[in-house]
Amino acid sequence: MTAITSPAVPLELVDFFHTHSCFLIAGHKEPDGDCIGSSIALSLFLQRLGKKTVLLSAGPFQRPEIRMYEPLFSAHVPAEIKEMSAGVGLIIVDCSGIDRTGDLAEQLNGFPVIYIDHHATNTVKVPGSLVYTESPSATFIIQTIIETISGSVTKDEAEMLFFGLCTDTGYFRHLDERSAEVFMHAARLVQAGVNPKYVFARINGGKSFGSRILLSRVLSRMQPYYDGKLIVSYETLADRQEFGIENRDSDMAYQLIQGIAGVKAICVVRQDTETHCSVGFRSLDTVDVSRIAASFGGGGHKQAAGLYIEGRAEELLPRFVEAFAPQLSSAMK
Ligand SMILES: [Mn+2]
Repeated sequence: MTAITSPAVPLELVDFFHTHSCFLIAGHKEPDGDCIGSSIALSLFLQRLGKKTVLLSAGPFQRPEIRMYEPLFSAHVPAEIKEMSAGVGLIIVDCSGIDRTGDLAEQLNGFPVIYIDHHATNTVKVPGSLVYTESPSATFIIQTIIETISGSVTKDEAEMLFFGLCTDTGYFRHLDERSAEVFMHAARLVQAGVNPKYVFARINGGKSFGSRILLSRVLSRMQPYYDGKLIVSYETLADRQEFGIENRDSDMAYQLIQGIAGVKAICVVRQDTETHCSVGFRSLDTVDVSRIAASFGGGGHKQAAGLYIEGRAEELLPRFVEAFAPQLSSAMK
């Protein structure tokens, strides 16, 4: 098992920082804490280097823990930037391709670009990019870049880096024995002034009463397949109308289902509109859910992936169950 290491920062990346005076920083649509933490930490660092930065996100800022950062982000490239295109560099963070930036994508074409990412589905080969798919979060890579260039992180940068790392690792729960370097990175963030207890409370506290009722419904609809190795559940359109998206606590639902003995993978289908569903996949250890999501047009990581798809939950669920057969049916394993 290869340990997770600090990735080498390409010289072209450092050059990219030095040769531009202004940076557009954009992450994936439907941003999460890693996407937002990466964008803001990188922006703070570039400002420390005397650069101008513009934070971009197509939104929506649905997750309660990131809502406070929405005012820092713009959904459009400002007109004055479009005009001054010389000297403007684009940095795509925590995002496997320009198309994943959502409605921003069209406006971003034409700018010189680099990618800083950790998604397994990222196959870009752009010089100066740093794509390290073993990294537990994009912030881990951003921290490596900041420390390589300047020696240390500031407290404000550290806050955002720790927030992103905790989001993508489920507060360190998803890390395995290859992760010593990740904890060393985290230790330096605490040294820089981060309060881990406060970050935990910010990510996991503040949930509404309704969110627990919705959670109970998702749990009550669980169905086991492949001798309990796969658990599926769903949210109905009525749930959506009653509780709204802001009462979803998907991470907690996955956490509780993962605690069931013998579970290797989870699929939760949410009927978002009459015609479309959002789908979340999670796995423990061996099952690669990014392959399953990709086969339906989605994306993500080996152990966490998702997609947005046309269809009704009751029709889609059997197809997703079927897609797990190569990885879970006892004939194969
Ligand atoms: Mn991420």
